[in-house]
Amino acid sequence: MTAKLQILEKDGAVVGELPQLSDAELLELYQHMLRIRVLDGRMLKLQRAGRIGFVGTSTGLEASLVGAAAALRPSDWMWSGLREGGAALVRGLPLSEYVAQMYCNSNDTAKGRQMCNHFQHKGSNYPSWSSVIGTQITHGVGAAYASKLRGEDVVHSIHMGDGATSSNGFHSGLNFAGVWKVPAVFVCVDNGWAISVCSRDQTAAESYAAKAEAYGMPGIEVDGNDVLAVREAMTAAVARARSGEGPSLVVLETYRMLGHSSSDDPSKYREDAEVAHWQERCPLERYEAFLAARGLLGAGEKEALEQRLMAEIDAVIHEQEGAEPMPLRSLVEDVYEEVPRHLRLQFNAFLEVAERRGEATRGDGAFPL
Ligand SMILES: Cc1ncc(C[n+]2csc(CCOP(=O)(O)OP(=O)(O)O)c2C)c(N)n1
Ligand SMILES: [Mg+2]
Repeated sequence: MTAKLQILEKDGAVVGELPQLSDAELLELYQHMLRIRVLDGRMLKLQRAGRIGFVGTSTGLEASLVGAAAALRPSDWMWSGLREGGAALVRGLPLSEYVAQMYCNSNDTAKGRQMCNHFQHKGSNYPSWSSVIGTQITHGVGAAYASKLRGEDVVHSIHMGDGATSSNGFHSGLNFAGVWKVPAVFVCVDNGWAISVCSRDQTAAESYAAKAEAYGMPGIEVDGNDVLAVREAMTAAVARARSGEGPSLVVLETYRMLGHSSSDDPSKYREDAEVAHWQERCPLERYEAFLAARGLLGAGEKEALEQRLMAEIDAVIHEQEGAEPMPLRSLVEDVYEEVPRHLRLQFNAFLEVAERRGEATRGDGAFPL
């Protein structure tokens, strides 16, 4: 294990080797990060206004999400932990599908059957999230092994939180991955907290990256609030996996700036001073300072971009708010080829109640029995 990889200091000064990226590429990373920040704020307001049910924010994690996504090819796979929706946007999840999933409406590709804020996108090899901590790790390793057996030129990027390192899936997943030398990169987003359990109390190991040694793979620590460092570390780990050398564990040290979710009040279990410490290390401000020093972000340009992003997001919100909900009938569809009699009976009884309450909508007709 080497020292934590860092390219930009918290004030944006360059302290490591800059990657060979064009100005347009550098700015693209920024636009993605800012879009995630603006979108997060907007979604939280919708939740507070009672228009959507639940939000798990990624404020503070923008560099980790964008830097990791930027290192993957479109044909690679991304297995999400609890906060990789923004990374999926970078890889092609349409904003309209993102917002539809927040509303769980009829445009939601999960057909409203997931909790909201649990994305999936077939087009960019992004399987549906599971809130059950750590399950994506073994699923991703199995899929990576399948890719290896089939001789596919793809890498599986398997994301998890610091809390997930205590799950059964972490041990079984990393163990099998090491033994089978699968083309995978494990990305541990150490954001300081697993709900109210502090990351320092999650393990007695000297670091999360140190755990890699036991599975026969390298463990790399990265400043997760430094988008260029994240991109660099991920690019190297992805290249290693692609060339058949096996998996790595990349640990991104970052911070969850807001609550665990819209249902949480973090002031109950953590100090304001800790949040202030990380506010000074804001991934966006750091990168903005770097871009400004290179003449790539002039006065007022951030605000103008923010306005454009807000307008784009608002237009999508209006569109999705107007979309039909999933028909109630879809509750019992898609499991059996034909809806069996016991479910038809249950649905018809349920429909009577929904009709009395005025909650039945178009397409909710009773089944003929
Ligand atoms: C198997 C399992 N145990 C417990 C929970 C309850 N739970 C939901 S999120 C969470 C903490 C996750 O923390 P971390 O992995 O660090 O991810 P983060 O929320 O910080 O992104 C827990 C314990 C769960 N969803 N699944
Ligand atoms: Mg965490």
